[in-house]
Amino acid sequence: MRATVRTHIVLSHLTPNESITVVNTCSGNNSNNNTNCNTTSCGCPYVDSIRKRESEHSTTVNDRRPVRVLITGAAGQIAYSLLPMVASGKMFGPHQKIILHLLDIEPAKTVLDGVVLELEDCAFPLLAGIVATTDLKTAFTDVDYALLIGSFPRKEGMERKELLSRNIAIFRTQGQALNSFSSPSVKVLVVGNPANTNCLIAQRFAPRIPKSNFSALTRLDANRAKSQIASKLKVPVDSVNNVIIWGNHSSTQYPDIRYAYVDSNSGNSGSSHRERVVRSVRSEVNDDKWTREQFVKDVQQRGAKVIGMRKLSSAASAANAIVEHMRDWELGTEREGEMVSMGVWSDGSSYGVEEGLIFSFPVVCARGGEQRGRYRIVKDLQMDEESVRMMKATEKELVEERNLALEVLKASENSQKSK
Ligand code: NAX
Repeated sequence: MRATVRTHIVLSHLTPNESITVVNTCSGNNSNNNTNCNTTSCGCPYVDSIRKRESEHSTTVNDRRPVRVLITGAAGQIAYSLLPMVASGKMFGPHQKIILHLLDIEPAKTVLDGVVLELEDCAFPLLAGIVATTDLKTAFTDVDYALLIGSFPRKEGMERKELLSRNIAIFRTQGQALNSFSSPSVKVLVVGNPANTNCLIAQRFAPRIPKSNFSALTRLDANRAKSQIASKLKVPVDSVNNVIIWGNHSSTQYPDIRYAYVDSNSGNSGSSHRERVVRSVRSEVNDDKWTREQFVKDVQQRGAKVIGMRKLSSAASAANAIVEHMRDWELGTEREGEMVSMGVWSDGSSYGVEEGLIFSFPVVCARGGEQRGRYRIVKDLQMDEESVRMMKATEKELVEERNLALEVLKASENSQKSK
């Protein structure tokens, strides 16, 4: 279906197979002082300049208190890419000072100290302090954000259950530390794998912190999917919106393009376009076989492909995804109605996903106002038969991981009791 709409309202999403031409009534340039332009996401320079000025005038670097950002696995390779981004303001903006709390384990202490030297040598203006430690209490005390990256890596020949037990031990103690020492409003992002289940464990041991403050990273998967689509359609990657990752950060995840669209105004095509064309990705791709058999598999297997070639897992792209996840969560999604993917607590009321799992859903993060810093799951998307099948497969894996984790926890509690 193709329709022409003369509007200023930005579409939150198209229905599958729909393409819409939006004739943008905004002048698209600042020179005529178009004060009727009241959208915040049309991409015109006038609006952009308002947003810029608002953020500059409302607070300056000096009148905000520095926020404390904990990064675990701080001597590792993801952290090495991530730290300069956080300390230079890419995560929380150019007006927010940061105190970094860096945690790693004792064998990595010297490497961690070396990382600190490098951070000092960057002389980042926003970096108000560094707490580098191997002590859990010191690391978790008063932190506003906790990026839990460090985890136990899978070793050759290691059983899934053993990997899970090692990580349960880590995320249980870190959950307890969040509960005891961190700010009660701390926002937590779990990256270390298996990320969804590690997140579930940390959350379970931090009852003082709202469940909605815990999340697991699936933004890297979403970015991988976006990039595949941009390359298939030969459009700028930034013009691809609303690709969704459902479920687990694993090879059962369901990358879904049914609600994705290409927006001629949101990519590198420039903001001076008077006519804005919004096209459904699905109808542009027009090849469900490719989507089902190649695209989905490529996204699911992308991490393994990187490991195969680099002999190390994704690090720069993971760091970039962490920045985008936290920035959108805290400051709001960039475009009105834009959906991003986050692994979050399922309360049982969305798409029939079992309550209590950490499941990747499409979410919208509030921009400003009382809801700032909060996300909401987008609930009204239609699911077709294939999507239900894919969702069930990834949910089943998460249920199995959770059950295994609970079994391991119970066994360890029993063995502690019998000592
Ligand atoms: P590295 O092995 O380079 O670094 C991990 C660091 O964590 C090491 O310095 C290690 O000493 C530290 N560490 C281990 N146990 C710790 C503990 N209990 N407390 C604090 N620090 C601890 O791994 P890296 O490449 O940085 O990857 C980290 C994790 O991210 C891995 O589990 C990896 O599988 C996972 N990933 C998750 C992704 C996602 O999208 N959710 C994508 C990238 C990555 O694969």
